[in-house]
This record gives sequence, structure tokens and C-alpha cells, in this order.
Amino acid sequence: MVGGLLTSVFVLGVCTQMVQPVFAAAAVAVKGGAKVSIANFAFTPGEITIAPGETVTWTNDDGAPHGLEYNDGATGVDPLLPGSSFTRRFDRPGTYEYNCSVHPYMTGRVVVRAQ
Ligand SMILES: [Cu+2]
Repeated sequence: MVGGLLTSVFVLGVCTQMVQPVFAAAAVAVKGGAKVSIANFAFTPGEITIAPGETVTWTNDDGAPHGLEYNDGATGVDPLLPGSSFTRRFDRPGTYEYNCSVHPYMTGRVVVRAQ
């Protein structure tokens, strides 16, 4: 006596096309250089490391005017009004300290190092 052979065949017609999202690998080779935001009366990040020849762009994201004063005597900017930016290129390796010319307690540092 062969009982009923129940064969359940579930055919899952999986016709799901593998849609591959093509992300044009946005190579984040930041040609524009590093960025520092000035907000809440502070530089963010307070310390940034770049390679020789790269630039740093400071943007005043605060509601008050700030300024940039470099300890090495390079020309800074004063005032740097809200919404404005200032870019400096660093060619020589070293550690560059700077502060806000309006608020001297606001300090930051740029480390230029071959990578
Ligand atoms: Cu300031």
C-alpha cells in the first residue's frame, strides 16, 4: 500500500533582477583641501593634519565675526565675517599654531606632514 505521495513543490519564480546600483565611486580625493569650521567660538577640528602643498579652508559658520592670526607671521584675515571663508596653502612641513584675532582664546593647529 503506497500511500499518497504528497509532493509539494513550491516553485518560487524568482525573477528578481539583480539591480546593481552603479555608484560612480566618488573618489573623495579632496582636491579642495582640508576644511575647518568656526562655530560656537571654536575651531573644529581644533587640530588638522595635511600633506605639504595642501590647503586648509576656514569657514565662519558662526553668527559673529572672527579672524585668523598665524603664529608664523603669515597673513591672516580680520575680520572673517559670518559665512565667509579663508584659504591658506601650506608648503612646508611643520606645526602651525593660530588663533582667532578677535578672540585670542580660540586656538587651533595645522600639522603639515608628508604622508
Ligand atoms: Cu573669534
